[in-house]
Amino acid sequence: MLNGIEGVSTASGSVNIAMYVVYGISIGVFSLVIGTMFYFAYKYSNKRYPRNKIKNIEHNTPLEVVWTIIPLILVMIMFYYGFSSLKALRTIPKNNMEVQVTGQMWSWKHKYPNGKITTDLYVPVGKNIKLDLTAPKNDVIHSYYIPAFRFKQDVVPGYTYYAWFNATKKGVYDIECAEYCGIGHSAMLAKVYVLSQADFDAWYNSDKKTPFSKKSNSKLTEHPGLTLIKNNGCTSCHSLGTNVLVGPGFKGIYGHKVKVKEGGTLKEVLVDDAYLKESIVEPNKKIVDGFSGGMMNSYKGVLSDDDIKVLIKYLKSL
Ligand SMILES: [Cu+2]
Repeated sequence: MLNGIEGVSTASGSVNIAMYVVYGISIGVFSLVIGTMFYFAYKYSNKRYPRNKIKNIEHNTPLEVVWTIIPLILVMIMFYYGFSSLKALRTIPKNNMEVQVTGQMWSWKHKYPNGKITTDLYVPVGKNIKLDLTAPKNDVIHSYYIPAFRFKQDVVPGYTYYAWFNATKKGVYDIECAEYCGIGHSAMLAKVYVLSQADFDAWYNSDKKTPFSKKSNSKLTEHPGLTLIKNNGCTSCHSLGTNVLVGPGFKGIYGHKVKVKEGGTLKEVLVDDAYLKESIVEPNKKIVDGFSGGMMNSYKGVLSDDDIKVLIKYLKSL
């Protein structure tokens, strides 16, 4: 969780400085105001300074000039550091790898120049990565936030935004959604894996979905279908039990008949391999009665046919 708290991108240094400058000035001003308040409360208490001694001071030009000039200088200092860190975040280096990011209720999708698609982000260390961020038009506002890289970018549906980073340290860092986007918001989490160039290339030029083979994964005892469900954010909307979240729960659905709406007509279908696959690839074709359509985006390309088979095998076991 606190991985990369020190800031592990080339731009994070200037953001840190801006934060410390603003923080330092705030502490200074706070101490001065509160300190003076206590001092005056003591000095001019009724006991030490009787009411008949109170004078009405109407004007003090030197004092007014001082309390205008000093705050102006402080604000300009904050502006300088704020602006230079903003510039570092907004000036995108020409030499970069471009990754398309889509934010949808409630997961992130990363598409690489060679067509690979992942839910977590995998990047080589020390390389400029440009992100083109968007959300589908029927979705809601999300905000792509990597605290360790000190940047955050709002994503309004239908528009494309950009951000960039150059990670300076190998490791695993959090990607969060920083815009309250509905019931699955708190589960809209992903990871960015900063790999060595060699590890990244080996994965990027292979046909593997992620750089980590199942064996090196510590979750050996976990059903691979469950791993897929967790890694693709399915549990944000579907419980593994019978609880209804945004969509139906997964438990016991396989082999049962369910009422669905297809193009406005209500019909009964059997939950089998073909129906489940269709629901993953074309989630809005048949909507289970009582639920609303347009809530789920297609996992076509995100999950391979083999992934879907494994996933369905797991659903059968529930
Ligand atoms: Cu979100």
